[in-house]
Amino acid sequence: VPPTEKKKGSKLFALKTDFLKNDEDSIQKDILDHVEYTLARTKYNFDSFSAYQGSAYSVRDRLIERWNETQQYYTERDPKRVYYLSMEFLMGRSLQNAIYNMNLKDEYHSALLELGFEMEDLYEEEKDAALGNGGLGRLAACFMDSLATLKYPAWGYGLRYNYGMFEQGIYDGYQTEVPDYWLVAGNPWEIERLDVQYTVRFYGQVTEKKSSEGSKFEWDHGELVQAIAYDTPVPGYHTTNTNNIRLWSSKPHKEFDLDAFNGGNYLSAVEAKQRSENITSVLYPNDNTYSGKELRLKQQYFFVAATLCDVIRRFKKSHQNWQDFPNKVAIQLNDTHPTIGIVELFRKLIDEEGLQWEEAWDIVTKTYAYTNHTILPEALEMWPVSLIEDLLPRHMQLIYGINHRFLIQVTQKWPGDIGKMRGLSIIQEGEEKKVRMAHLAIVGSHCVNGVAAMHSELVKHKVFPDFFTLWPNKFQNKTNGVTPRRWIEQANPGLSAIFTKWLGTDKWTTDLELVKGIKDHMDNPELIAEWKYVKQGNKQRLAEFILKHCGIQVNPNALFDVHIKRIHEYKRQLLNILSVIYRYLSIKKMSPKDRAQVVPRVVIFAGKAAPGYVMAKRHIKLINSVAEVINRDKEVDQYLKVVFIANYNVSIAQVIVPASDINQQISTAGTEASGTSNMKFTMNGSLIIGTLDGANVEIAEEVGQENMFIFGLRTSEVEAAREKMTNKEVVIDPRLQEVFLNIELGTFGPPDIFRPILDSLIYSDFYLSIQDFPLYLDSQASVDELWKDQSSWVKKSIINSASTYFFSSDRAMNEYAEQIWDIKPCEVETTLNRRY
Ligand code: HBZ
Repeated sequence: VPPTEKKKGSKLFALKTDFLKNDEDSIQKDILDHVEYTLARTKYNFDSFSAYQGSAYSVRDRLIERWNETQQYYTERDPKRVYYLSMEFLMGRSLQNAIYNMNLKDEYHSALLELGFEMEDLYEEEKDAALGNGGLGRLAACFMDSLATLKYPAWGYGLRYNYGMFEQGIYDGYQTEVPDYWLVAGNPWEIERLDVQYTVRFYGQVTEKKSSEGSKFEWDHGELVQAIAYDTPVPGYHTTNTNNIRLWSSKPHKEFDLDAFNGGNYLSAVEAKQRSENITSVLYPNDNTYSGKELRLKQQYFFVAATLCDVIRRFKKSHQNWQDFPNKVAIQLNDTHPTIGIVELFRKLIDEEGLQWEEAWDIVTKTYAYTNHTILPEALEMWPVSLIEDLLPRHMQLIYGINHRFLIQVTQKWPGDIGKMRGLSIIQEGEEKKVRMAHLAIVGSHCVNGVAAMHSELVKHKVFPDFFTLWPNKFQNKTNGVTPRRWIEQANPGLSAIFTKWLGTDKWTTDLELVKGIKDHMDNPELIAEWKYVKQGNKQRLAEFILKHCGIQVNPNALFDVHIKRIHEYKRQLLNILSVIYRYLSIKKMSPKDRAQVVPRVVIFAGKAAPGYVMAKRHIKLINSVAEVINRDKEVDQYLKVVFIANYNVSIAQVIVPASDINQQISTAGTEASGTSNMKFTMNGSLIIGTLDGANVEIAEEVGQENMFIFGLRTSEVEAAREKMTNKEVVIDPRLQEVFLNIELGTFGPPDIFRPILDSLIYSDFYLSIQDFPLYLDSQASVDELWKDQSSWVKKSIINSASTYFFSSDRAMNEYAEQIWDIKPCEVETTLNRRY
C-alpha cells in the first residue's frame, strides 16, 4: 500500500493539497515573515540585502514544495534515473532563475515594488555560486536546467567546496587571487541534510579471507571521513518537476576520536580531524590541466564513494535483484574526474554484495558512460600507482584485475602485438607507473562521447584510435548546448520581448526551433529598428558596468569586440592583443582623413588564469599594459579602447554576452573541444570571429559561414604548420614584426616582463599565432568593412540568433537521454491548486 493511500481520510492526507499561495499578497507576506523570523530583522526597516535574503527564503520554500512533490512522485513511479557526476557545478546566481522558472516574475515584481524594492536590484545582491572553473562546470549547470525542464528524473552529484573559484583582482596589471568564501552570508539555496551521511575510508589495509566458497577481500583500518549531504533544488521551467543537485561536505568521523584522544595525543587528534574537513575545502582552480595532488584524488574518491552509497541505498529501497541496476540507474561521468567511481561500484558489488567478477563488471559497464572534454595531453589524468596503492589499496588491486582481463581482449584482437598492449593498457609503464584514468573510463563505460562533432572525430581517430578500432560502437558525439532560459530570457529581456512579439508566442523558451521564424521578418524595418534598439540598450548597460568597475569611459556606439573565457595559450588571447597593438600602431600613423574612416572599437577581455600558470598570467599583464597605454592616449581616444574586466564569472557574462557585437573564438584549430560561449553569443546576435574549431564548425553549418568571420589554419593543416615552425621556415609578417619591435622597445612597459612571451612565439609558437596572424588581420578588416554597412550587419545578427536551435541544452539532453541513458521524461502530475 503506497504510504499516501494509507493516510486517506487522515488529517495528513488533507494536507496534500495545502500549499503556499502564489498571489502577490501571499508572497509579500512570506518575504516579510522571513525578514522577521528567519533573519530576525525588523519588518519595518530593512536593507536591500535583507530584502534579497527574505525573497530568496520565500522562493526556497516554494522550491522545497515542488522538490518534495517531485521526489515523492519519482519514488512512486520508479522510473530509470540518471546521475550526472561532476566535480564542478558553475551555477551563478539563483534568485532570478528560480522566480522565472516558477513563473512568478510578475508576482514577485509587484510584491517587492510595494515594499520599495526593484526586483532587478535585488538580483545584484546575490553572490555567484562559483563551484567550477569554466566550460565544463557551466555545462553541468545548463544540463541540470534542461533535465528538469524536460522532466527527466535526474540528479546531479558533486562537492560542496567551502571556497569556490578564487576572486581575481588586477593590481598593476597583474592577476591576484583572493579566496572565495562564498558561504559567508549563508546560502539560502541549499538544504542541509544531517540525516543523510555516509562514512568514507582512506588508506588502511586489505586482507584476504579464504573460505570454501573462495577468497573474500576486506578493506579496513585507515582514516574515516564523514560525508554530509547538501541539496540544491533545480526547478524546471514552467513545470512542477524540480530535480536535485546533491553536494557532499566532509566532516570528521566520530569513531576516530576515541583511539587518538584516549592515547593522550589531543593535538594530533584534532589535526587529523581538521585534515578530514580539508577534503571539500577548496575547488582546484585548474582548467584543462591535470594536477597530481593527493588531496585532489581524495576529493575524487570522497565524492564518488558517498555518491554510490546514496545511489545504491535508493536502488535497494525498491529492488533486490542487481541485474535491475542498469535498468534503473545511469551514471554519467563529467570528464575523468569521477572515474574512480567505476572501481568503487565494482568493489561494492564484489566485496560487499558478493557478486561474481563477470556479473559485476557487466553491471558496471552498463551503468557508466563517460564524456571527454579535452584532447590536450596536459589535461589527461594519470594517477601514480603508488599513490592509489596507498590511499585506496583495494581499488588498486581491482584496477590490476580489470586491466588484466582487458589486455586479454587486446591480445585476442591483436595477437602478439606488444605495442598495442602497451598503448592501450590502463597502466602506463615507466619510471613511475601510472593509472591512465581516461583508459579506465573507456574500459568501464558502455559509451564514450566528445562534446562537438569535430572533437568527437578527434577523440576517435587521434586520441584513442585503438580503442575506437576495438569498440567502434562505444563512441558517440553529443554536441554541447546551453540553456536559452538563462542565456536569452534572463540575460536579454529586450531580445526576449522581440522574439515573443514577432513569433506571436513565448513558447520559444522551451522550443527554440520556433526562433527560426524570426528570419521571416528580417527585412521588416520595424524589427530591424527594435533589434538595434535592444542591442544599443545592452551596450549602454555594459558601458555603465565598465565605468563603474574599471573606471573606463567607453562609447556605446563603438563596435564591442568581446573575448571572454579562461586565459589559456590555446585560446589565444595573445593573438587578439597582438592584433590590438597592430590596430593601435596603425591608427597612430594615419592621416586625419584616414582616421575618419576608422571603425571605433572597444575590445573587451575577461577571464581568469590558473594561479600556477605563469605564461597565462603574463598574457593578462600584457593585455593590461597595452590597455593602459592605449586608454590614456588622447590621440586614439575616439577609435580604440581596451578593457580587462576583472573577476569574470557567470553573472558578469550575463551582462557582457547580450552587449557584444562580435565575439572571439580563436583557438588553434583542433584544440578547443567545443566551446559554449560561442553558442551563447550567437543566440544573442553577436557575430563570431573564429577558427574552424570545436562547435564553431557546427555553428557555421547552421548560421552559414557568410554570416561569420572564419579565418585561419584548419585542423588538418596544423601538423604541417608546426613542422614548418620547427624547420624555421616561417616568415614573420612585417606587421607582426612591427608589433614585436614595439613591445621590445618598451612601448607597453619594461620589455623584460614580456620577453618570455616573445620567446615563446619566436622559438616554438606551438599554438601557431604567427602563422594565423595575417589571416586574422584580414578577417578583422572584413569585420570593420561590414560594420560600415549597418543594415547588412543587423541582418547577419538576426540570422545568427535565429539559427541556434541546435545549440540549446534541451536538444543535447534529449540526445543523451535517448542515445546514452535510455531514460524517459516523468512529468509530475500535480494535484496542486497552483499554476505549477
Ligand atoms: O569543457 C571545457 C572545454 O575546454 C570546452 O571546449 C568545452 O566546451 C567545455 C564543455 O564541454 N573544458 C573544461 O572546462 N575543463 C575544465 O574546466 C577542467 C577542470 C578541471 C580539470 C580539467 C579540466 O582537472
